[in-house]
Amino acid sequence: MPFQHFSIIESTLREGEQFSTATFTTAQKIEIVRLLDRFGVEMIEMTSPLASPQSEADVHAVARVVRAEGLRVKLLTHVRCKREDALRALETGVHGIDVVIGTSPQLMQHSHGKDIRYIIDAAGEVLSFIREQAPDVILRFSTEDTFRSRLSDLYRVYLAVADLNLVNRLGVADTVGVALPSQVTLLVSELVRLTGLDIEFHGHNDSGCAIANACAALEGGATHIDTTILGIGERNGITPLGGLIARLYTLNKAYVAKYNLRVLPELDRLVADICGIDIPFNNYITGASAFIHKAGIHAKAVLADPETYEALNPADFGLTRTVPIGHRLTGWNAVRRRAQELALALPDHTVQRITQEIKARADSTPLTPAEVDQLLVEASQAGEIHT
Ligand code: HCA
Ligand code: CU
Repeated sequence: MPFQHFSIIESTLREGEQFSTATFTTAQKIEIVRLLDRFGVEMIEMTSPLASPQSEADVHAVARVVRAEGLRVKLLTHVRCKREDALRALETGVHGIDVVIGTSPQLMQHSHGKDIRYIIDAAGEVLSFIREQAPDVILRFSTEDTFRSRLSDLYRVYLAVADLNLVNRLGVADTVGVALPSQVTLLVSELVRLTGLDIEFHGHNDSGCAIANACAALEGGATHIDTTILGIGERNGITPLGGLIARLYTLNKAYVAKYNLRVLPELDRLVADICGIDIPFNNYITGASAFIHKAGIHAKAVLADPETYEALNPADFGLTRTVPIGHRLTGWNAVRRRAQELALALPDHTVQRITQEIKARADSTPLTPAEVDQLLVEASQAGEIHT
């Protein structure tokens, strides 16, 4: 089964740093790495040491922490397909190096200005150099803008790289977020069939398919999925960690049982705070409204059995559901539940009368929970229990 054997490559400290408001300090990077390790992601990718002096120092610093604290996570860094980049990456002491080069007509023209022949030669040279220097390093080769590249170009490059027998993994990247799930499944399954290598998928979210495409990659036999916390990254980012977890959990909880799911809210909160943003209200699992059941019919069913309207159990993530009752869509079953929580033994007709009052008042302004409680307590004190 494709979903049972996959690893997460968590790229908050690489792709995520490319998000408009993200600039992580060394201490913040270390905090994120420790928390991601506690969550259980298999790999963490960090910004290239060539990006800036601090970026280089931080890869060294995090590599030291990973070693000193015996963290399970494997540390990767991300470099262009150049010998000098590879050398600097090797010097950081990371477990793995992710090499990338653009193959779409757009990137070949405007990014590096080279053709496919050059790309194949450069990949051969750089990958051989890395392998000579570090026989045990985890080595990945990826094309950038894979899904706008010509298929014939892609196959030439991937097959040439696979033939070298140097890399552990091939990557495909939906760099501008345009791939369809069916395209992703097809390309990934072809690469698995042709090369037998592990395949990584990296997908941007420009057209809202980043999670669906990650799932489609797994369906095609991908072994590694790139994520970032909250999905941060260039423009509107990539597959969010929590979104991928929600996608897989709702297929089968067992697929994500290897992760410590209760750490997810802490991760989302930490990165939102560092970036100075809110967790979006509709975020997967940790959005403010993710476990709020409002309409009377929903509330009644959820109070009887949460699974009626919940595909994800909030308790698995250390969260709780909320059933607000101070609004005009409220139902008397939910109001009765609140009376029971307050240990008020109100008869049904009283609860129904209060429910009608809530609806009428909430037509202009919803009541706060305290205002609803007050109505219930007052009814109880008025002795309505006997009427
Ligand atoms: C980049 C582009 C990249 C690379 C992905 C990868 C993309 O910012 O370098 O190396 O897996 O989206 O193509 O993030
Ligand atoms: Cu990217």
